[in-house]
Amino acid sequence: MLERRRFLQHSILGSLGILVGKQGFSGISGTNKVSKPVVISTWAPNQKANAAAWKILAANGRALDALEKGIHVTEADPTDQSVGYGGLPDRDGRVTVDSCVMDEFGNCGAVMCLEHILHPVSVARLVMEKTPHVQLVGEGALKFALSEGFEKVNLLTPEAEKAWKNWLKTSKYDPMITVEHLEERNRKQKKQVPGQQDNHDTIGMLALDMKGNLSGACSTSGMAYKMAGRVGDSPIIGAGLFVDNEVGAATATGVGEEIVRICGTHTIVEMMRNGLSPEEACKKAVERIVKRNGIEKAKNLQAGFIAVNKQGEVGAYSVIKGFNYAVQTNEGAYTKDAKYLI
Ligand code: SD4
Repeated sequence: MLERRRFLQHSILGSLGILVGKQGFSGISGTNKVSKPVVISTWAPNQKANAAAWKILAANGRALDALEKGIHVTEADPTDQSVGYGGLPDRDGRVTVDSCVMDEFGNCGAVMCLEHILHPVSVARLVMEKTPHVQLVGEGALKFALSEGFEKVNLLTPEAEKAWKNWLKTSKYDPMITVEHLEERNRKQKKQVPGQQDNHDTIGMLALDMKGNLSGACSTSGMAYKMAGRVGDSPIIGAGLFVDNEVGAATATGVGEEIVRICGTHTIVEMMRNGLSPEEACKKAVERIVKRNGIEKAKNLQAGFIAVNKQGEVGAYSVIKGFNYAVQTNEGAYTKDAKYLI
């Protein structure tokens, strides 16, 4: 309780610019030690994206620059069927991508339902940096990207097209994800030879740089075989991504509709502001999803969150078993299975 009160006091003083000098920020765990830099991504295979981001973070680069480079790795990976090139299309066979970024100043930018662009995260960044807006969608987002010199590419790989044609035979849309599905997928991933990956979902990435600044980014091709024009949580600030440089950052993966309904990542950052650890805060968001849906329905519904606080402490939580994440710090790189609620 005392620690919590001290934390709140420090946050308030800090936000008023009153807390200065050697003492620094005394955080949630009550220590002055800040572990930085740190980068964390949804899903273990995104360790390779962390490695790209780490090169920039370790050279005292800016968190946002590191995240953009990291996310490029996954966006360009044809074997990732949930992000960018190689992503599974909507039910009309079109690959549409969603992405957003948020920096240490609270600036943000997003693109939604964007087609033909290999690196939507970079377009989202330019929406933030070069336009008076936060979000561009569809045709307008594409027009902006082309005006900024991005090339038009075909994101539909032969493998994704084949999977879509196969899906057309039943045309059954089922965004529910079962534990068995996730276990099977994780088993396949373990069998992969290094450098090859199986399908592994949306990338949400958070970083704390050496200067102690936080940023976040997210990129996805969304739910496979979604309705044309469908947008999930991933490019929505406060749902798929939220950063508050005084407190922490969070990002999400899973059934976007559920994450939007609880403003998942904003909720998590607010919980951390109130003194919860990243893991505890992620758990609270998961609890809201489960409460809203009921346990029986939630058993077939995956949503996973990761978070980092201003001290560089990381945490994660998911609705059901099967979610994992990748972290890189000065101590090294590791992947971890998230705790889950049901
Ligand atoms: C969406 N949250 O579009 C994304 C999908 C996802 O792992 O995360 N898949 O709803």
